[in-house]
Amino acid sequence: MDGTLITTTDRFFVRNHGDVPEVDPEAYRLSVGGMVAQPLELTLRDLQAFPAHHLIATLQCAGNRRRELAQIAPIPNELEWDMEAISTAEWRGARLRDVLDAAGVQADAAHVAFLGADRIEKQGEVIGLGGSIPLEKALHPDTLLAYAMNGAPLLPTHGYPVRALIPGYIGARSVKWLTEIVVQGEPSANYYQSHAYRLYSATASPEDQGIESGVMLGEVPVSSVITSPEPGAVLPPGDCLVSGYALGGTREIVRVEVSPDDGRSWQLATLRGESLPYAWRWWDARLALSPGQHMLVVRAWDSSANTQPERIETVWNVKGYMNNAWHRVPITAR
Ligand SMILES: Nc1nc2c(c(=O)[nH]1)N[C@H]1C(S)=C(S)[C@@H](COP(=O)(O)O)O[C@H]1N2
Ligand SMILES: [Mo]
Repeated sequence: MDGTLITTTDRFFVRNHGDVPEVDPEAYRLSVGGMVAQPLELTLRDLQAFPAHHLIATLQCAGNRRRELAQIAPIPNELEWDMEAISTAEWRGARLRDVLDAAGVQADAAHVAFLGADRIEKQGEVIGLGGSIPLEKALHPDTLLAYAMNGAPLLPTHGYPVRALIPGYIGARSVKWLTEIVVQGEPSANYYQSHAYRLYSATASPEDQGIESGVMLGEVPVSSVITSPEPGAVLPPGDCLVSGYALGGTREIVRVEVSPDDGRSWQLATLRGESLPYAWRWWDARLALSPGQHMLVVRAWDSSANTQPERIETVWNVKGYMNNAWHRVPITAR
């Protein structure tokens, strides 16, 4: 949260649904099967023998900014993330596409499912975290089987020795401690794809609506956040520097606007650094603040001209995912 493009690995956010599994790199095998001509069983060395590809990508948990949603109505059994479930790293790995080409994907395949080596208790069973992405995304040249992060092998907490890295998608699809890839006709039946990480209608409980009625989450929507000043800050009147990040998922951030008065008037923010696909963009703006209370607000646009919903009430959902409402920060100038 300091305005730099890359988050150092020691400050990168961590989200593990179970304990970190210990994986022996010598014994490690990645199986590739399902609707393929030739199932594969790859060692870490096999994977590193594919051409290496690297890219900078932001990873964001679908539950980022859940705390604001929980203030509208309770969201039980979920982590109350503020705005910190997001970080950016340089990732290196093999292209998933190259591995799938080596296995030979069958013509009627439509999804690629991942499974992690963790052991999580869910609904009376012990499962690994799994999930899937559409075949088209799996074949995209920037979709990685990553073995390095910020120039070093992955740390155990971030998926050592290999994780999926699905840029522009919610964090949950970037499955860590990856041991199994299955090419299939349907999305993954794993709990984390079929039950969790779905967007339910706010009008009824998932049980009443049917679990399947939740919208499966994939691409992250355009969002932006004020990281400075912090809520409740007391600042001298006059010139105030407001800064934060904006994220466009698979699309570029093209505009950020900031308001000193809860959205009555707006001012363009300056976008810093270069525009990189999949990476957050830091921005700042100077606002002239009169003495008194102010509600600072930020909103962003992506290259498809999508922008953010105005009110948090309209994005509330029972699991607290995908909060991309205008971000508001109350402050006082005195
Ligand atoms: N195997 C496995 N992969 C996983 C998870 C997990 O619990 N187990 N958590 C997911 C979630 S919910 C997120 S947001 C990201 C977080 O990645 P990070 O811990 O490297 O930041 O990893 C994803 N991959
Ligand atoms: Mo997540």
